[in-house]
Amino acid sequence: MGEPEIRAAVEETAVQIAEMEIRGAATIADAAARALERQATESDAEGAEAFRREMRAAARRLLDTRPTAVSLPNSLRYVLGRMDGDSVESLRASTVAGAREFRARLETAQDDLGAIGANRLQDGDTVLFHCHSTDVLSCIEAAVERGTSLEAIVKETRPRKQGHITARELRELGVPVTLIVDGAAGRYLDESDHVFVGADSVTADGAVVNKIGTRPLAVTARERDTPVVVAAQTLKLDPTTLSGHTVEIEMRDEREVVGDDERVEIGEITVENPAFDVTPPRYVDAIVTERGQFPPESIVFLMRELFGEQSTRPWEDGS
Ligand code: RUB
Repeated sequence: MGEPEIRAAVEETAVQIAEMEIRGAATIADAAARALERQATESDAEGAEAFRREMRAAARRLLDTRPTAVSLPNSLRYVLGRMDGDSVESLRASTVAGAREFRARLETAQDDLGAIGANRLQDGDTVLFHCHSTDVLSCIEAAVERGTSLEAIVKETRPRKQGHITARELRELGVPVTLIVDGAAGRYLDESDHVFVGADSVTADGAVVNKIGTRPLAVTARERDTPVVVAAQTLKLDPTTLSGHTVEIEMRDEREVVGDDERVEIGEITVENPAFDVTPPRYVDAIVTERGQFPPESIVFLMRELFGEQSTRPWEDGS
């Protein structure tokens, strides 16, 4: 029995995720579901078991790209969990239907979350942003559509400057933006009514894993009594943390931090580039999901309701 054939569409998606051409937890989840759909559609596996093996191998290839955003394994869990049947045709049809259903739910969840998050925002509020989160922007879009007038302070978000994407998208929504370097956040918190951030993973104890720099921002915001709101669809809840697993923090290439020439100029040093950090629940005022707003400490009850105590690994052979 040879290696299962992974279709080019899956390989391309995996490379794009690893290289951050596709990035952000919800966008990664959407792309992974789309890639599994392509694998199912294009597969020429002969026999049901060969098809299942291919789908599992494709899911493992996608999973191997970036370790931190739980939306990726949750997307694979959803789609593979819907794969059902005893012929290639029935397996193909159920997988494609599962992938489409997942992507449709993702869009609805983000709209529902946005409507809830918008309730926190009052006319004339200033919001401070970190990173680029489509869940956060959904809250702002919903508020703007209701006629709420907002102003934005946007952190640059080194090293990849996702703040620039946030700044552009806020401008497109008609929100006036002030861009600041990351180190200036403390000063501008005094002028901010809220901090809004996204999440790559939320753990069972209510800790929030998000773009590096979220934690110091949240700690400083707490010191100044500026509420910290995390916009995170339930897709960001990590079921493995219910049984004590921890979230792996991705370490990325040092060249994102310092160029080759600069490095030579500085001399022999170590450069580290963690992509995410963990904000403890005590610094978070609310986690806004499509199921409502939760104090971080109570998110575990929602997790149990959604996932039970078990987390599945349907991409493993023999599962
Ligand atoms: C993106 C990031 C975002 C979350 C949430 O990191 O930390 O805040 O993924 O985004 P990266 P969304 O750019 O390294 O992928 O709300 O769009 O899911």
